[in-house]
Order: sequence, then structure tokens, then C-alpha cells
Amino acid sequence: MGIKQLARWLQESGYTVVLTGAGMSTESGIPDFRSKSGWWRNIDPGTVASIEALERHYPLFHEFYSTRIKALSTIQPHQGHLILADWERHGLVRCVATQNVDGLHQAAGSENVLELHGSIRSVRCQGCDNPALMDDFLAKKPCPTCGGRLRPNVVLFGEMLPEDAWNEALANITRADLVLVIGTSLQVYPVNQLPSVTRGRIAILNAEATDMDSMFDLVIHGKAGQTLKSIDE
Ligand code: BV8
Repeated sequence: MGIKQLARWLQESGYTVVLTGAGMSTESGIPDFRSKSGWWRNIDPGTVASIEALERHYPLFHEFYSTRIKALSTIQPHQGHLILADWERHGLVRCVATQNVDGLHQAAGSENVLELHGSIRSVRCQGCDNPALMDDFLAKKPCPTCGGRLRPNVVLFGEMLPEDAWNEALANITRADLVLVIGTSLQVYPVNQLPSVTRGRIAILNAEATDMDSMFDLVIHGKAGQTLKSIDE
């Protein structure tokens, strides 16, 4: 029932926005964070994905991010990413606002992608903010300009979100007829506030229940790729 209803809402909606999280990338082989097989199963996010980690535990910070960056060379978008890109081309989806930093939506062909938590595909110097070479970051070299520490262009815990992406996501979701949330536990602020600002319908497609399920008009528990394929058929 849920899948048929979502397919109908997608057709009826004149303005659909998709909001994704790490669960959108697990079928491409990238672990998520908080489910049983996620990154945080035995790493405290504060010790690796925070400003404090960057400043006080650089070896751990560097290992966490360089591991994920190197893994990207073997990672491909899955059918779910490709379907969302196809829906954008057919006018069914206006934009994808994502918490993911892996670039898989863009690799699948989605054009209007808002990276709310930045990207691990580029790096900069924490000291002088200059863009830096990925090879220098992976080789743990200091910034060639100021000698500062290099870091990926992700939003670490405690950092502000990129203003343009945040404002654009807010504007799109506010005016949407349908917001489809896919593969996120909705535990990270302020992105977890976005679904509630829409005036339209909100649906969530997630492998397991979240603390926010009760606020949704439609809840589908299932795998992103498989479920999107069933809707697309
Ligand atoms: C900010 C770096 C001010 C990038 C990340 C106390 C209480 C409340 C809030 C706070 C607090 N103390 C501090 C805060 C704020 C803090 C926060 O929210 N902390 C939480 C965790 C307590 N937030 C911040 O610091 C943010 N900045 O607040 O600045 C501000 C104020 C207003 C406006 C603007 C700014 C910065 C947050 C960004 C942190 N960066 N990572 C990286 O390395 O990737 S967070 C990290 O979590 C990732 O970015 C990730 O994307 C994000 C969210 O996680 P999810 O994507 O939801 O992943 P998760 O594993 O949790 O869930 C995946 C789900 O998918 C699971 O449910 C699973 O079942 C499901 N799934 C798995 N496979 C599939 C599937 N579903 C379907 N199909 C599948 N195949």
C-alpha cells in the first residue's frame, strides 16, 4: 500500500524534494553511521568528525577521513541514485538535499544536489582556508601556503552548515508539495528539522524506524534502492 501511495503522491506532486542520508549510500557499499553496521558502532563521532578531533586528535581524524576518501575510488551509485536522477530529468523531483558527502547523487546524474554536510571529494587548509591538493591531504602534508592542517570540505560537528545549501534546501522544502526523506535516522541537527517546515506531504523511506516516524504522512520501512525500483516500475 505504501509504495503505491507514494507512487501516486509523486505523480500528483508539482514540486517534490528528496532529502537523503547515509542509508542512501549503503547499497553502494558505504557504511552508514548509526545502524548496527555503521561507522559509529565503535567510534565516537565526536572523536573523529568534530572540530575538536581536527584540532586535538589529528592522526585519528586523518585516518577516518582518508579511509573514506580512498574507498570512494571503488564506489559506484546504485539503482536508487540512478532512479532519483531519472526522476529529476522527467520533472518528478526538483532537487536532492543530502547529508551525504560521497558525491554519489551527482555521479548518478542528479544535477540539483544540495550538499548540506559538504563533500569529502575536496580538501582545504584549516589555517588559511586555501583549497589544497587531495594528494597532499592523503600524504598528511601540511598546507604549502601556511603550514596549517589540511581537512576535507565536510561540515564537522560544531561547524555551521554551508549557508547557500542550507537556505536553498529550506526554500525548496518550504514550498514543496511532497518531501521524500530517504535513508536517514534524522538524529543530526539542524537537518532533522527540515521535514517539519514543509507545507506539503512528508514521506520517509528508511530501513528501520526513526524517532521522527510519527510526524510523517507516510512511512515505508525498506531498502532505498529496491523500494525506489518498485516505485519506478
Ligand atoms: C550545527 C561530517 C549550528 C561529515 C557529520 C545536542 C542535542 C542536539 C543537537 C546537538 C547537541 N549537541 C550538538 C548538537 C548539534 C550537532 C548535532 O546534531 N549533534 C547530534 C548528533 C546530537 N549538529 C552540528 O554540530 C551541526 N552544526 O548545528 O551548527 C547551526 C545551527 C542552525 C543552523 C545551522 C547550523 C553539524 C552537523 C553535521 C555533522 N557532520 N558528519 C561526514 O563525515 O560525513 S554528521 C553525520 O551524520 C553525517 O554527515 C551523516 O550524514 C549525518 C546524519 O546521519 P544519517 O545520514 O542520518 O546516517 P545514520 O547512520 O544516522 O542513519 C542512516 C539510516 O539509514 C539508518 O536509520 C539506517 O537504518 C538507514 N539505512 C541504512 N541502509 C539503508 C537505510 N535505509 C534505506 N535503505 C538502505 N539501504
